[in-house]
Amino acid sequence: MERYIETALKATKHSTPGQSEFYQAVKEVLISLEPLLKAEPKYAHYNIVERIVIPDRQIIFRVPWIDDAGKIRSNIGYRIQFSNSIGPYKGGLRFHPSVNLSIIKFLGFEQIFKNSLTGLAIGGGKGGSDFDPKGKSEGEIMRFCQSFMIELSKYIGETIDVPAGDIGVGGREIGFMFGTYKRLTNHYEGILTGKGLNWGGSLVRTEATGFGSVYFAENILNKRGETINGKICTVSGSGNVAIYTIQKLHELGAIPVTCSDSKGMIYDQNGIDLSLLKTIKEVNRQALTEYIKVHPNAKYIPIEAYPAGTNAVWSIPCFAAFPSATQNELGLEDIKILHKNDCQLVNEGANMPCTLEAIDFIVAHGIAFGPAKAANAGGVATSQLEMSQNASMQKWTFGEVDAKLQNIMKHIFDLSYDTSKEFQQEGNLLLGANIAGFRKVADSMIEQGVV
Ligand code: NDP
Ligand code: 2IT
Repeated sequence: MERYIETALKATKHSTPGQSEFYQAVKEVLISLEPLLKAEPKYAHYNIVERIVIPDRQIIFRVPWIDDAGKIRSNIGYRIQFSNSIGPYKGGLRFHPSVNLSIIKFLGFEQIFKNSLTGLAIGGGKGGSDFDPKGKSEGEIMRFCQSFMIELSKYIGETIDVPAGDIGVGGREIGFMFGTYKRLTNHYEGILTGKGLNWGGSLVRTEATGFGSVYFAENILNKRGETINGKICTVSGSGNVAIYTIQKLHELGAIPVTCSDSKGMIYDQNGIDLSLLKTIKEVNRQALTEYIKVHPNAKYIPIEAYPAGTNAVWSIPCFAAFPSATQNELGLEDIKILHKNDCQLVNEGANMPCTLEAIDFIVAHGIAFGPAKAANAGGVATSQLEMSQNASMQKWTFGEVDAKLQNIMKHIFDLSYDTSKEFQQEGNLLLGANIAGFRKVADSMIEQGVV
């Protein structure tokens, strides 16, 4: 069976040359499927692995827009509709200069299994653009979003494909895109999630990924007879996921001492000042250098000063690390330092933040691990709760949505844990999550025939 996986990986490498992030995501999943594929020959018989690594369709388009100087600019837009075996395509949109087909495909591939794990009826997709929102005026961002939606609107719908936010796409961008969709179609529909609370959004969606990540970590720790209360935690990033991870850590009595952005990191021994962080990032959209102007005793390390090949966030001793910025931000050298400093848990808030080498080290050294597909699924799960409220024309309270989110995170933990046990690797949540997420989608594909 190892040979079967090797063949599938070789085929992927051949058919998607140069797509290193996509290949990395596929490799991580396929390797952990080995015990399942051994136990259940039907998946090989029906060629599920070969089929599941090919998206249903890949939509790539030009996004022309006019900058403030009146010049026509253009970017590349993507929507990868990966799998709708268990529900309409669902997944975020990323606007970042690093975006390319490989990045969007890795995110779309992971989304299939993440969405499956939530227990909700949502398929996997992802989209975005290499547009860089940094340094752009609000007018430029609006015109870009309008142009992006003019093309995207042809392919989405509340029972077809429902995008949401990701890096560089938050409430403001979702608003501009929703407004454009409405003008184009005259339909008031839940075609996007992460909408504003006045026009169809759900309470808790803003907080959901960060809150969910900490709820997941609590499930891991509770199983080991521990809690996060009183523990020093490190967090990377200072965007949506990082901010609400830090908030929930504070609420549960932990001490989050770091955050970071693309220019550097903050280490504040007293615990990150959440309201200042929100003002800097959510209101003023500034760099983290602003933080030390208010808290001169905190330490700021610019990215140029990070030791080569490492992310300085992970040099700070902690009980638990929450990588919550971007892919491959925690490598082998970083995990060695974390381990040396007696870190007990790595919980992935971002998508694929740990390299394959770092994950191998984590598993080999028995460090507790919350894999991204499970740990950060609270965001998309709450997106589905938004879709449910839109479809039934209901509005749930903050407490109701938060309680549902907590139940979903517990369900994902239990399912991943029980599945790891079923395959004699009790506590290996990466294996458990990948197998459980895959199995539901694969069985659906078999039941649906030649799809
Ligand atoms: P945001 O755009 O809100 O924040 C991203 C943060 O990461 C910013 O602090 C940004 O710094 C930093 N960052 C981004 N790219 C890089 C990079 N190449 N190098 C260093 N720092 C970087 O995005 P989110 O918080 O929404 O997303 C963070 C991660 O969580 C991503 O991996 C995303 O896919 C994942 N995720 C998001 C969900 C959501 O609901 N939003 C759900 C599940 C996962 P700067 O401000 O300087 O750009
Ligand atoms: O990676 C993710 O799960 C997200 N960016 C959220 C997707 C969603 O549809 O809410």
